[in-house]
Parts: sequence; C-alpha cells; structure tokens
Amino acid sequence: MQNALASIVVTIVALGIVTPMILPGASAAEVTFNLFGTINGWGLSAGTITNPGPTLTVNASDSVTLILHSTDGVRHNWFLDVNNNRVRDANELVSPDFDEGTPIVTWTFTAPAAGTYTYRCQYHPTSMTGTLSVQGAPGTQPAGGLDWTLILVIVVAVAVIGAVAAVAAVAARRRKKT
Ligand SMILES: [Cu+2]
Repeated sequence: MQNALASIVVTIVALGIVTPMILPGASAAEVTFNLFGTINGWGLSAGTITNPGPTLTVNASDSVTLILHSTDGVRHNWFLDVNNNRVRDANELVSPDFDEGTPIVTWTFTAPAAGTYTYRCQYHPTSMTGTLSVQGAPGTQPAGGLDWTLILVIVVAVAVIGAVAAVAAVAARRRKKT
C-alpha cells in the first residue's frame, strides 16, 4: 500500500517536470520588407509611397529585416515610436540613417511584444509614418483557445502537492518502524 502510494507520487512529480517541456513553444520566423522612403511617406515600392505608409504585420519575436531605401536622396531613418510621442527616445529601436550617400540600408531587429506600434522617420516624424502590427507569436493560442499558462500553473500545483504527499508518506513509514 505504501509502495503503491509512493509510485503514484513519483509519477505525479515526474509529470510535473516533463509536461512543461512538451508544451508548444513560440518559434520566431525571419521576415523581410523592402521599404522606400521620401519626405512624403513610405511605400513597399518607389512608386507607391503614401503617408501613412504600409502596415507591416509580423509576429512577436520575429527577426524582422528592413531593406530601407532613400528614394529622394534625403537623409531618413526608421524608428519604432513605442510611446507615440513623435520623438526618437533613447530606448526605442532605430535603424542607421540612409541618404544620398548610402541610399540603401539593410537592418534587422527583433519584433517586440504583440501590439500596434507606429513607425516613423525621426527627421520627418509626421510626414513619414506607418503602423507595425505585431501579432502573438506562432505556437501561442488565440483568445478563447487553451490557456497554457493556466495549465502550467495547475501542473506545477499538482507536482507540489505530490511532493508534499511523498514527504508525508515517508514520514508515516518511519513512524511505523519505530
Ligand atoms: Cu525622413
């Protein structure tokens, strides 16, 4: 009887350790956009420049490569205006400058957490804008689907209860012997 209880406890604890390892994890992809800029906006081609420019859609944690073109030869950059204050703050992602001398810059960044962000050129922050739409990373469930965080909490709780039961079982066995 005691051995059976111990086996059950060991199984529960083992499940608590192994299950989180099996759960699907997010896997980041590599995404590339060609983005053309003039003082009048952004476009996916030199002939389709508008303000606001194209909405760029990626997944959280994606490795996003921007191939940035200065179509008018003016100095530009691309930054993610996280707090949307139209100013490039020190903690905000920013590409190197691209201009007449360096008309094309290839720059890679890691997509931030899911959300809707405004991108801008810091030199023309109101006439060169667009939206970066960051979706939940692949592998995570959409709203209404399975809540893996909740499942993880339950599994860990069961493991802890199992460990406590194991200690209690061992203590009971020792009491019996003396
Ligand atoms: Cu600019």
